[in-house]
Amino acid sequence: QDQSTALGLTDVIYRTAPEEGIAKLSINRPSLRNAFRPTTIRELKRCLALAQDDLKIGVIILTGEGDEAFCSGGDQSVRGEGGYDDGSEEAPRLTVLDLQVQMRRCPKPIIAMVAGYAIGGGHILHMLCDLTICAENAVFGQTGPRVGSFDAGYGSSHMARLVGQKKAREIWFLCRFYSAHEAQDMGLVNTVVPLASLEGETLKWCRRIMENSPTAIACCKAALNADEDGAAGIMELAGNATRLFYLSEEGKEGRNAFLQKRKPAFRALSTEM
Ligand code: 1HA
Repeated sequence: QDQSTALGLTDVIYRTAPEEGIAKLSINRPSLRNAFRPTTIRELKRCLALAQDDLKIGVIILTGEGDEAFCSGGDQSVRGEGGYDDGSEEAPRLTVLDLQVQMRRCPKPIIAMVAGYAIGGGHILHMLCDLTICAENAVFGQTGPRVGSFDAGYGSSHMARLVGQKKAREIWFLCRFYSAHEAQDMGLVNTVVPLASLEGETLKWCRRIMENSPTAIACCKAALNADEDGAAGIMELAGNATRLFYLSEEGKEGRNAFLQKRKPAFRALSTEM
């Protein structure tokens, strides 16, 4: 179901298949190779929040409309002084960084479905997806040092974790582009498929994920993020532990005792620890 019109979206298409548990966010600026402007980022953040909060959704696809690009990064035509500015925000900012954090925090797997170019800030978005499935025509690379930009956050640290320090320095210092198979060889993507099979293969991966335990998957994602994300990463993992504790008899006893104005009887309950 396409919900873009109901949501008043201009730069993003938001589709859901609740019966399958899948949401798809697609950047809809194909004539600009799906470059993002502040409006695009705002809409992506909104749709990601909708997908995250939707109990029927278990897996999220991030992609770009058309076969030519996943995303070519920040729209250079609205790059103003000190950030991107399409007149829709109070001041020029780098709002894609907020989206990056939101993607890391999202407990549901996000899959990048990449056809064509994933470049600059668009390349970083695919790297921050939990999985990347790409077509044979996919092209990956950073252009920052060529166009006067760089991402010294996840765009550097997470890249180095994916491809290693030497390769990450090569990608940033030389600004070369890499083919789908080169990307697969360096661990940037999970699989490469013919363009015609891209959507079908991505759906297969989604359906496979949907067969597995959402709680286990959320905890695995938090665990895999934890060391790189420092205290915020541990918080995510710890928050899952607290939620699971709330479901336990011992956790509920604390709340019940408070509400009933009595002393809690934790020790009367069997406890595993
Ligand atoms: O580094 C950051 C950040 C760092 C920290 C915090 C926040 C950040 C946020 C963003 C970014 C960045 O993303 S910096 C990197 C920005 N992106 C680029 O430098 C890529 C620019 N595009 C290209 O190199 C090429 O267009 C391409 C390799 C993706 C595709 O080439 P192709 O197939 O030859 O198409 P091309 O003719 O170049 O593009 C088609 C149309 O799309 C052109 O417009 P037209 O001449 O038809 O009017 C082109 O200008 C436009 N276009 C493509 N990419 C962008 C773009 N327009 C604006 N911004 C773009 N990124």
